Amino acid sequence: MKLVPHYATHVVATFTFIALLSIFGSGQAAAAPFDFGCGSADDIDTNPATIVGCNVTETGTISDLNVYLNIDDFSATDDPYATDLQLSLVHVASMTTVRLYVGPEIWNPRSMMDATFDDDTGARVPGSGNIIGTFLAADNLSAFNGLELSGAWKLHVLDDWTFPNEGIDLIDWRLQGTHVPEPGTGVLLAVGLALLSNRKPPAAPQGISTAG
Ligand SMILES: [Ca+2]
Ligand SMILES: [Ca+2]
Ligand SMILES: [Ca+2]
Repeated sequence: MKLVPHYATHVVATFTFIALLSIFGSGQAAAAPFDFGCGSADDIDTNPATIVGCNVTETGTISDLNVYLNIDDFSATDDPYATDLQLSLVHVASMTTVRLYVGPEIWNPRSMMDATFDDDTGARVPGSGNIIGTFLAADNLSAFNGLELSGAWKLHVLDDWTFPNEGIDLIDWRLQGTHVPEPGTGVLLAVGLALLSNRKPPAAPQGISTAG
């Protein structure tokens, strides 16, 4: 004769639950790279600003965001003075806004942009000429860390200098970096089962024991 408590399954379920929480609740799931294309837009050097939307369908929590921008001229008949521009990125759900580029607005040779903005570089944007390479944004892109990647984003493009409407085009723009993907349905099911089995069993009458 020995007591058969319900502790065994209770303890196992509790440890399973704590283990899952420690993995998925503390953000220790591995960060994965993403590279989401947002397309193109014509004639963006306007005042008031042109607002270009991007609906990101990849889900996860942002752990590092970089922004790629290619600004030139589709037709080669307009002169792309990218240094006229002021560019900002908006995460719509949180209204978090980061200035990517603030052009020097100087008389400048024809300038195009083929650039990645990234906190993880020491390089600052050149003061004139083409903007080609990887550079620091005007504000820290880390402002987006911890936000949900999926959903609406907006790129604001303003040319409030002497010559707006020269027909500069956004050839391509991309949101890149790393994110922590959502837990899969299998993990959610496991957490749910652990929670269910973690419920306390009905209290047994005092003094009753069962044969082992
Ligand atoms: Ca980065
Ligand atoms: Ca212009
Ligand atoms: Ca154009």
